[in-house]
Amino acid sequence: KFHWFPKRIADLDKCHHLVTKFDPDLDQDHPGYTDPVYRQRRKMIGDIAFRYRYGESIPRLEYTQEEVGTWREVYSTLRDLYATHACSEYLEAFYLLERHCGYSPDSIPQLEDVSRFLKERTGFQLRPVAGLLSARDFLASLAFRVFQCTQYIRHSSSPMHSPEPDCVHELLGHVPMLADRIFAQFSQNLGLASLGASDEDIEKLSTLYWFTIEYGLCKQNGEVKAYGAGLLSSYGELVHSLSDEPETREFDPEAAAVQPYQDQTYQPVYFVSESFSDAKEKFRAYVAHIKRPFSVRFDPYTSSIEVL
Ligand code: H2B
Ligand code: FE
Repeated sequence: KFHWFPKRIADLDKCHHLVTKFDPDLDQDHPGYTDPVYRQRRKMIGDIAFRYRYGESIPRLEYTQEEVGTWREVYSTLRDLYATHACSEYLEAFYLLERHCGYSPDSIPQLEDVSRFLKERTGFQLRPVAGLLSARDFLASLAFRVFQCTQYIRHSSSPMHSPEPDCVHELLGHVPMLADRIFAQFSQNLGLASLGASDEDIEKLSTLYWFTIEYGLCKQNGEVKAYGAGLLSSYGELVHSLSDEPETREFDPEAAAVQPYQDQTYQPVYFVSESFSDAKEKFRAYVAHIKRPFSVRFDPYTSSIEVL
């Protein structure tokens, strides 16, 4: 007896359960809560995701001047920090995205173009999602090398911060890292470990996700750099994470899986990996202890899961 999980990539059409925690219609602290025009627009963009079915191309969006203005402000501010704060894998992909995928301060990249780019690099692809997804659904899609990606942008009154994921977070935080082969494999492994897992194990895997994919640091040539998407899409926290304020610990999946975390303000603790290969190997050893009455294998020819 275990939780249902997607076996074929098209089953991800059923993995769309949202968490309403930071929704602008319900969260009074959301910067868009008192702006009906913003909420209407976000709903319209969310509906694109609800209508989307696997295999379709992702509808292109014409962003408004105001939306592009928000993008420009964050993009230009963050770009200046990347050279000194981002890990080399991030930088390499970021410059490729600028050269080949329309990344620039002047327009918001289209998800369909970004998805094609990633598919060529690591086999990852995007599908649109209407907001913050349940951890179970979100992790399950990673098992298929699918990244569920929001398409709306944060409120213009708060360009440097968004309580919920938005396209700035996805495109500047997650996408460049998903273009790295080892990071992509690590992400998929996290997804595979989540399939059919108990609620308790999903909680641990989410916490691991939090301290690696969202807020991970790594060592490079004797220096500490950022690879987590939550850092690379937030000017304030990116600076904070590499300052001497927070505590840093060597990455250990056992410890990271149960470390309490912050989703309202900056993290007090970060985990530092030696390298992505090192993180991947440590994670492999950790996952071996998770009890499931079956094992799973991804068949890349059919993009489906074999249950063994
Ligand atoms: N949903 C969306 N849309 N984007 C995310 O980055 C995300 C999510 N992260 N749901 C998940 C939850 C993460 O916090 C983990 C797996 O709990
Ligand atoms: Fe994220």
